[in-house]
Amino acid sequence: MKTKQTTLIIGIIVLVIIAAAIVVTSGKKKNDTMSVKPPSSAASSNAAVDSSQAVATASVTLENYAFSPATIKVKVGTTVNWTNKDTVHHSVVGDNSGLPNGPLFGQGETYKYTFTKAGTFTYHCAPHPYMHGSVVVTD
Ligand SMILES: [Cu+2]
Repeated sequence: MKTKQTTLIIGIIVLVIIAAAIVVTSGKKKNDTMSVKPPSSAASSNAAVDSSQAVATASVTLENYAFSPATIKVKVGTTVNWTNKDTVHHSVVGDNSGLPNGPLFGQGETYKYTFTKAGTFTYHCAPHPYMHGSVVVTD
């Protein structure tokens, strides 16, 4: 009787150890999956950047006396198109950042500039100096 009980108890202990091992292993797998996810999402965002690099254009809208989006990130070689949706004229003028002083352009018109160097190019609108934007260009 005692031997059978001992065998049963040992059996239960072994099962508990196996169950614990499975839980630990599956827990590790979950952790591995979680640690893998950020790089894969980063890779997919890189893929998104790569696709924008292939298109090599980015768009900024001038509306309600503001640049939208105010900050954009692009790759070297990207042409940024600023389109004016306001009824007044706006411009894209570099804050001594390497971005040239663009001309005034009116409603429905687009000003284009191709970024050939990496860096952060801040700019404003000449008639409305409170309008600010920046283009972050990376290699
Ligand atoms: Cu303006």
